[in-house]
Amino acid sequence: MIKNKKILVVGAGGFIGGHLVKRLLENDNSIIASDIKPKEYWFQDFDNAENHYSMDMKEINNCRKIVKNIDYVFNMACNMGGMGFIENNKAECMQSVLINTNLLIACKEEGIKRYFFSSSACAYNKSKQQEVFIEGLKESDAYPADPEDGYGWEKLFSERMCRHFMEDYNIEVRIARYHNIYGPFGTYDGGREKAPAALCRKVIYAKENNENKIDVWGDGKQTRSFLFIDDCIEGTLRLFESDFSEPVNIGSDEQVSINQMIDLIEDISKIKKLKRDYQLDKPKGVRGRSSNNDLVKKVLNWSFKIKLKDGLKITYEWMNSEINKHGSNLSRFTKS
Ligand code: GDC
Repeated sequence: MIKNKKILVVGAGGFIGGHLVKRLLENDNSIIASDIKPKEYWFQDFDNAENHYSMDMKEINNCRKIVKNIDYVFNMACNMGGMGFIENNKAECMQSVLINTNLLIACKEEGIKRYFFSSSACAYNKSKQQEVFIEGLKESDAYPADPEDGYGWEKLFSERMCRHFMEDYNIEVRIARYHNIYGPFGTYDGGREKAPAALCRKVIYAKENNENKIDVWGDGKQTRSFLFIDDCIEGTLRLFESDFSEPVNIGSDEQVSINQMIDLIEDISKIKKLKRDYQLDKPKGVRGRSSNNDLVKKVLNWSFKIKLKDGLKITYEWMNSEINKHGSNLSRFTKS
């Protein structure tokens, strides 16, 4: 794994960015960490990194200021959230194109050797995700282009921007398409939370308040695959060190319906079976999605390890202790 390098992590105050900084510090790298969020909203904040709070990388001058004497850059920054956020904030999501573009320009000017871009399964063509159980999405399924509106278009466009900076200016790029990453230190309330955290939260509240039902968006039959954060970081670092510059899935191929995931969370919580109030008018996204991991196995000789039930248990326990600390107040991770 990368050692003794000077690495810029943009979006370091976010969920994946925070876990990445932790791991890179453990490997004796020197970390410059930046995020648009003020200090109090960083998910994780390490004293032994050089932290830049409230720094907006949509401003090219901020990019130019911070991309100095750096070996590698990880762009983990974008305005994002679960379906509830991305379906209702498309213009906001698309503006993240400025972060990637300005960072790439600054990297070109400074002669940065290698650049990582965090893309998403939302880049895949929607027409391939209309059935409940689908074959896992192969990297080639992003084209012909018809990604998720707003957020997905930004990711697909920015992937291409990376590719052309590599072709034209020799910046080595690495691009991961993440498939619904979850785990401790993630958003679980406030509107940006994704399904694993939202449903753990609902079960925890039902248990604490002796309620017998939870709200579920959609009919519960829609499917996804979810990747635990530790696997995400491992896959990201392996990809970064590989010589593969095309987009690669970093995801799980353990495809489950939302109903099956709720079953797992109920088992973890030891609550009796809850009634599910299906809300068909809420944001649902694609009908079925999973990751095909043939390419990642081939180019990285690696695939995810942590089963959904094990990752959910760790996530549930972390959230339970957070909710006990903060009560019914919004968590400290809810700022954009
Ligand atoms: O939000 P998400 O995890 O995003 O939703 C998955 C499915 O779970 C949706 O069909 C949603 O309707 C359903 N769902 C049921 N109840 C709830 O309470 C709930 N909250 C939420 N949030 N969902 C619920 C995500 C993007 C990410 C990222 C990943 C990449 O899409 O939002 O930004 O790009 O994809 O895989 P999802 O999986 O559709």
